[in-house]
Amino acid sequence: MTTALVTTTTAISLAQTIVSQSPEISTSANQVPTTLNSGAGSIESRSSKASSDDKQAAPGLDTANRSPHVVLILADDLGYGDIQPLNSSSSIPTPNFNRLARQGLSFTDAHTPSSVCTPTRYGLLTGRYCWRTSLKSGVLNGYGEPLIDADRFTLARLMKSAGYRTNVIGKWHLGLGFKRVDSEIDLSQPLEFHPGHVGFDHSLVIPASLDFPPYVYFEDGLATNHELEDQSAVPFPAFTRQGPRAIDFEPRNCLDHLTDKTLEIIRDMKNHDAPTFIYFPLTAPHKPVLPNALFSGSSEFGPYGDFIRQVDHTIGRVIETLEQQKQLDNTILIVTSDNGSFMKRIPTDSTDHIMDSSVQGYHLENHKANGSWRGTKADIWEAGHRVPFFVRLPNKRHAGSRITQVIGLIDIMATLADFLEVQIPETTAQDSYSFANLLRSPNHIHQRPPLICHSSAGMFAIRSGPWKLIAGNGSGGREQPKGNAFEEPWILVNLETDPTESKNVAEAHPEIFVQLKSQLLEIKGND
Ligand SMILES: [Ca+2]
Repeated sequence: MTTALVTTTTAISLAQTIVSQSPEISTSANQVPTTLNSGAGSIESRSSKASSDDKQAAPGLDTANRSPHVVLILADDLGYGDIQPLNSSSSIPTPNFNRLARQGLSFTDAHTPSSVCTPTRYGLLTGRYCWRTSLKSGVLNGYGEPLIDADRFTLARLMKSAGYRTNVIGKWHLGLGFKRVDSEIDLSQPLEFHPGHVGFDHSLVIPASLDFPPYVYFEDGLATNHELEDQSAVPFPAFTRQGPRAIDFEPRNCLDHLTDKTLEIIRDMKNHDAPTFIYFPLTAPHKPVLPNALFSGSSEFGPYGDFIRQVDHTIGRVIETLEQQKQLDNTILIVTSDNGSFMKRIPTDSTDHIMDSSVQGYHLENHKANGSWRGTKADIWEAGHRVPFFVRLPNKRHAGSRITQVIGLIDIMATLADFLEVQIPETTAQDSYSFANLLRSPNHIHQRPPLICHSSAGMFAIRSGPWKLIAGNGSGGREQPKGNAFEEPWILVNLETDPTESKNVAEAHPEIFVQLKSQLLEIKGND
């Protein structure tokens, strides 16, 4: 097959379909709800209220005439327990994450807005919960229609308004505008919608997760190669769906290729007056689990353990290249993940991933991909959405700080706006709240308005202080019982006293239950 035409009728029908994942928290500034008490201090507004002293201490802004570069790395399905700074019992070496934690700020209570890929990315790039869009559950596939409206104010547009050159290199998974003729998609034609339409000056992306066709790179809206052949389906761990693949697209090389392209942009930073923004959404350790030759067999924890080492190495390559280019201390580096790991904890009397790499689970004593948190990817339980989150500031400011206060990935937009002193237009990014004061002063009391998390099946949870109310009666994802959204009994837990979410205390704390329920419904509104 050497045609750019995707003739499968399923391509079209899939494009209209929200994929239900296979084994695999605001309000506007004018509507800040009251929070349940979790400490002293008043509720944060959209922009942190920095004192004049704090403003003077803003890293990066006071050391150069221009703003620092910003590199935002979003791993795909990297679990809280996959890396040693957050899981000291892990035997999978992660020296680069360890360095990141030593030189930066580690957040231990950071949450994705969703426990699956597409909705988290929507929230990250818009500051708006994805469930406010037409996508109420699941994710898009590789042919999904664009989810971000072309006129929406995005993180990329925010950075452009602050004078940045904006780049995205990696996994898009927010829908591309393929040229369609009757029942066919013509990959040789320019995309009718791509990251360039929402504020990115430069883009090199694959359409969705690395297990979704079409397996094609698109650079600035054009396929880099549209001569296609058929990729056959492959079982886990190299899990790949059948579909068209460009003849030079090699899934095992994808992460390294995207990293190479990111490093090219870093090496080019010094050639421009304007600062550089790079959004680098990785393809790993999401399936297909395909560690490269350097790491294959290196971890003693199967292909997944090897792949975690490669993800760590990827972070290291970015840090080292910034350092070689003498840009590391003029860069804000953010590293996080879009949801928890798909690797489950399985009973010790069953076969685990080390014994048989086709198993998507580990024995507790071998590896806790999601740390001690309950559940797995896609769940409303903590393992679904509590993720690694690190910020390395210029000149290693606040190196080694560990922050236990609640933040969300959805807050990155308001935080960067606050930090860079640029405005977000009113009525946009309404779910994003700045935590810039924590970057200025890690001991600051940051009392965010209640945060909403959402599961793959559309289950809501609201988090305020130590309290978490799940608006449903199960995981809303993969762990049994899955339950149903909004079906009773709803589950109230206190994460301070019950971090594994083992006890529903709704009856013991009716006043908290009522208040959180009211706040959830107010934030949700009619969306
Ligand atoms: Ca993901």
